[in-house]
Amino acid sequence: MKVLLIHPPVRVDYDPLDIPAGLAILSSISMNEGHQTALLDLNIERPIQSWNDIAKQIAVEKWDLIAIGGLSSMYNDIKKILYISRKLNPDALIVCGGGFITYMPDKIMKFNPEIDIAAIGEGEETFKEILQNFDSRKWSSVRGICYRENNEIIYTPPRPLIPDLDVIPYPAWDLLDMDTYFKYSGAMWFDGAWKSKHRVNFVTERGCPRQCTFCTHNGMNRWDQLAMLGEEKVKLLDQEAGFQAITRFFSPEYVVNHAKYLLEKYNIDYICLLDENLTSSPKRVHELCDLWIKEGLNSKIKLGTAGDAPSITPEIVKHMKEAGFTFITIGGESGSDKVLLQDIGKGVTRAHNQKAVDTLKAGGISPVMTFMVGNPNEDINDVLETVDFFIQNNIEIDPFICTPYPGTKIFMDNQDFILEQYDEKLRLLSEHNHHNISQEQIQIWKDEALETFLLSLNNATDYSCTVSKHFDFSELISIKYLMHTKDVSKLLKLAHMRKWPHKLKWDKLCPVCSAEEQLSLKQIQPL
Ligand code: B12
Ligand code: SF4
Repeated sequence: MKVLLIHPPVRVDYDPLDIPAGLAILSSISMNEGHQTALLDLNIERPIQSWNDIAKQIAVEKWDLIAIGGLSSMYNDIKKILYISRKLNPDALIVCGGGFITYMPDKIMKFNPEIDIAAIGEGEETFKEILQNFDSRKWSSVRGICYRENNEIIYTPPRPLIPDLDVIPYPAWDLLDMDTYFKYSGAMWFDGAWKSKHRVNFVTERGCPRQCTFCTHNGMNRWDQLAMLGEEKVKLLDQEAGFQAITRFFSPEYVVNHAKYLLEKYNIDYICLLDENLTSSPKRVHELCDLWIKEGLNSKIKLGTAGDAPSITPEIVKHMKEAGFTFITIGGESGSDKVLLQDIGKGVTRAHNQKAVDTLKAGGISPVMTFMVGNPNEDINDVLETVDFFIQNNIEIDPFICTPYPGTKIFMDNQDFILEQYDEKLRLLSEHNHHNISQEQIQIWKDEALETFLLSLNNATDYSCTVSKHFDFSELISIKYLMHTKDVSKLLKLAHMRKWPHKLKWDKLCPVCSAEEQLSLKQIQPL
């Protein structure tokens, strides 16, 4: 049969840096099953093609099965792709998977009647079985999906995580336009990577041991399984297939063989290991580095990856440096211990972050840090602590605004608050008692607000909503800007304008306090 996989555009305000690894693996599976397979990568061009051109490309064949996957932030474009795909292929089976649908498959199917099947979480086994059951349409035997039957959306029993990742085929590299990706090799502006001519990115780990409240793992680790299914069901999966692991890794042998294959095929000079948290398992890092060096790859391919602060030790850094790592990204998130401990839930403190930066610098690997603003309990003093961290370390950072992506703890904990930001009626209803409005009507408004929220995630290039208890959305946008420019003075002025008390320790940097002092007008008692 004819199978088309479609990768939506992503982060369109920047060059395309990453191949669509998930869909490329599913393409390999489709080919291994003997199907004529095409992968339409809508992210490869800048600017993105017009919808007219995209429709023309989809129209080159009549497809039997169309598979679409992506992150929550791609929902806006996925909706358009679904519309075009269905118009052009009224009889095709349309299957969706990935982060955008994993955490609320029934709602997304309700919003998009074009979708026949939603695959929840890890896709390899599920997709293979969907292909195998295409003729019989016996969906009830395919675990880990939602499908339609008699106008109802049916959930099948959950699917255990794949215990041994080494059974997964390589992505279908031949279906990807690697020459175009290589043109953007140097567009990754991290130490070492920007010099590369033939960079590839791939993932050698699924899941992460930490439990940050703003993060999810596309349904692919124990924390996600627990949040989606509850403890009882996860225990049953454990009994059936072994412990549903928090983190799973491809073996060092698999990773090294994959790298050698790409070296031979494309003469690659850089690999960005897009693991969620590679350093969190020091034993595995040492094993990987040992084999990498033993096979002589350290002189041929440089590496970059992501890690977490507590696991950055001088020993790890030394070994990673020897293996050829040039940068490690670390989610610093905040300079305030209050936010790190109360809101983020990573189990990391400012001291951990500082030690990691110092250790990486001393060991000759470049630290790349990301930060956020707008966590629920973060106030202006916490914001100032983060800017202080930027200043102390002389780093340039444009913080992300904390966004409650579906599936995350901050999304679950703040659902009503999020929806109220998209429908004033819901906000007013939360403040007043309106007994004359039915629960059914409220549910309709909530569903509409949910979809508006999903659409507003708009490629993560637009700002959407907030979970902050202290700042409204427009305030957060100015705070983000002032953090980026490290403008402590304007942040403190804003604090006075908004009557946000700031701590005594910032007085000497505060233009308002200083003026009040000079004019003997100081009234507000500092915290
Ligand atoms: C590379 C990457 C990116 C790339 C783009 C990826 C791409 N081309 O699609 C870039 C750098 C642009 C990016 C940006 C962001 N990302 Co990102 N990214 C990743 C990363 C590191 C690797 C993705 C990957 O290749 N995974 C490996 C493949 C095998 O997994 P997969 O894609 O999930 O596919 C599997 C399943 O999901 C499923 N599946 C997927 N599609 C389909 C389709 C069908 C039909 C089926 C059946 C199954 C299926 O089967 C696949 C195989 O098991 C992951 C973390 C990670 N290590 O996974 C985060 C991750 C996906 N990103 C995430 C986030 C939050 C973001 C940002 C929103 C961050 C931000 N605040 O800006 C932005 C959004 C960008 C935007 N503008 O929309 C989250 C997920 C969010 C979500 N639930 O959607 C992740 C999990 C990181 C995290 N731990 O929080 N990201
Ligand atoms: S350390 Fe990174 S990947 Fe792990 S849970 Fe936190 S944000 Fe997610």
